[in-house]
Amino acid sequence: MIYDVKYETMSRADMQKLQLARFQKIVNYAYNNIAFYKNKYDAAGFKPEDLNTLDDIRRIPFVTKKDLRDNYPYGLLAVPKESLLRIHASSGTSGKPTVVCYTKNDMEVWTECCARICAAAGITAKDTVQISFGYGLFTGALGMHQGLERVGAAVIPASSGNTERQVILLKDLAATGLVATPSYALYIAEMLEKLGYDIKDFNLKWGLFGSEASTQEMHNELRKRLNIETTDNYGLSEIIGPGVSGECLMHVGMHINEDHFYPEVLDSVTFEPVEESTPGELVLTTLTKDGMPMIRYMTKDITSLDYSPCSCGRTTVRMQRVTGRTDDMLIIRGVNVFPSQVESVLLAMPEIGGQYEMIVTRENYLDKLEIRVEVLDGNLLTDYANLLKLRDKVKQRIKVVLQIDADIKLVEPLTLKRFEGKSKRVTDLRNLK
Ligand code: DLL
Repeated sequence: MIYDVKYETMSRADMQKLQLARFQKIVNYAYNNIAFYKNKYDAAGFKPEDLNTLDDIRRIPFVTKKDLRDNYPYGLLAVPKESLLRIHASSGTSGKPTVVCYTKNDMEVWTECCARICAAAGITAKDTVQISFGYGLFTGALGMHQGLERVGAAVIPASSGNTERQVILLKDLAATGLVATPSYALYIAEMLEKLGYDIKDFNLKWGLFGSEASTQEMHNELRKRLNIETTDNYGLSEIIGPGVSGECLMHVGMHINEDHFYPEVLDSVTFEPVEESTPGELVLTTLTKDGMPMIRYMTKDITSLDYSPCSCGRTTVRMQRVTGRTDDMLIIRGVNVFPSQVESVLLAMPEIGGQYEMIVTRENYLDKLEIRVEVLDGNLLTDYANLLKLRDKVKQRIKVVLQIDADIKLVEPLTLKRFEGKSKRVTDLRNLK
């Protein structure tokens, strides 16, 4: 179902007209209400009145995560703190978290955008959806909660953790939908099997997965093991949280709510726009947020845009699955490696599980990559000849895709670390910084 026919099926010309008007408005608003933007634009010689066409936005300076940290916690607010309704934060890997604030208007935009992606993913008022994201400062749980309630679905706010209980709740409450990170959904599927349940006794139909990169192979695996239709959805706290974009049931990319979030995909070296369908770094602008607008925020996420019409009827531009982040990319012996490449190889092999760990070390100035994977059938571990054969097969397939040799370590089923939120697959011990 299309939740907001007016905005989700607008003609390209009308959308661009709307985007330009909103862009001009938000740039003026930020310039006049946030010292950070005024100083940045003045220093760059950019004036809000210079913005006359959508092409002119290329003259606007970027905003980075560092700008949010430097202005911690309230330095980027356009409104008095009293007008806020909600505050979230994303835990940074180092130092202070990134704080994001919502006014009443922002909460409405957020709820509406999440409702759109839930509807696009198949959810209706008839569904009962379990949210297995951690409730708290993380935007994932509460954002999706609001969106699901807006479409009229019943929400089970399970939060993350206690995976055995997640399975029991899904079954006993006859949940029809599951919201989680793909890696946690896989863990839930494994737990369900470990506890001896049969997926046929569950009512699950929809898996709404997001908050971390996932491959097509991971979705295939989740579809098979949970007997559901899966969709990917994308967002980030700095922009709003979940609700930036979501896949429809045609599975041809994630529709961006582009009346609220203006996307650009840029070459990560020149910062010039790339051609349609060419991967680059996603830069987003919030067109309607009034608490903490973000103008040309560099997400570091790698994707491409597709403006071709979608058979679902929506006309909004689609972003392809995020293949990684510019800061996720490992350079191993001079070769660029993304964890998602490893995931595609591993999940395409029926003998091994979907959980993996990548460990990068440096010995005698030479980078080494070790990949730990679980064999699905523990008996194989006592069958040395076949174990070696499987190890060589994985090694060879990894080599074809990554162009480098990796040491493959096959371990017992269910022994690698599981994640209840975003997964962390890579440990880089090289101390490169
Ligand atoms: O993860 C917001 C969210 C919650 C989106 C729930 C979807 C569902 P942050 O914690 O700020 O916000 O992390 C944002 O996560 O820049 C991407 O690198 C990554 N990410 C989010 N969704 C996807 C996705 C939330 N579908 C960062 N595919 C982003 C790939 C994703 N990466």
